[in-house]
Amino acid sequence: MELPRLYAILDASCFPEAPGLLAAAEELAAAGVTLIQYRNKQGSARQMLEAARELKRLVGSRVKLILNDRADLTLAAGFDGVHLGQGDLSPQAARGLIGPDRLLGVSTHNPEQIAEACKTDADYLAIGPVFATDSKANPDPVVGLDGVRRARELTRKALVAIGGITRNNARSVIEAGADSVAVISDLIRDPRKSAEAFFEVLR
Ligand code: 3NM
Repeated sequence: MELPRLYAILDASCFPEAPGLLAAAEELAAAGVTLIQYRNKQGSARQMLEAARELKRLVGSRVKLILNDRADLTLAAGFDGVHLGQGDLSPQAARGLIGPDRLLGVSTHNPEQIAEACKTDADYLAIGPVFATDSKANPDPVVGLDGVRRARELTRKALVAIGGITRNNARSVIEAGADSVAVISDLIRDPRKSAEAFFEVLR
């Protein structure tokens, strides 16, 4: 399974108004971003589904859309995949819901979780936080570039690195073995120009 180098995450908490999030999605798509996750840790299922459907309408023909946490809403919104945290449905249960063709990603934060996730039919594993981040409540301990290297040695699945990744350190994360970098903060301000800056360093 091949992932694009840049995996953009649109976090609802970064956009007080829904139109701002949609405008950012449009800018990312215009820059050539092909993989976007919609993350909403605070909203209700109803709000999440509504925003997800709008994203699908707006950029769904150009961008693969992944929903954070919720396999049920992934189906309802017609998204292309779901990303699971350690406290969400098991990968097996989520796969049962979403079927064989949608993407399934799993967050991991240490070698034990990587080993466990390797045994599942997840399409990709995420490892993080690579660096310190303010975008996640109660983040796990930082794993650093060494954590990315270790993850690379432990899995042949596609590997996404996440947490504190910016245009200034993204190259080092790919060189440590990640296939893709997932980014929230460093894409918020001027999403189009920011995505282009990432593409420049990730070429
Ligand atoms: N998950 P930023 S770190 C959503 O370690 C998320 O699994 C993480 O945001 C993990 O690019 C993180 O602003 C936040 O650091 C990523």
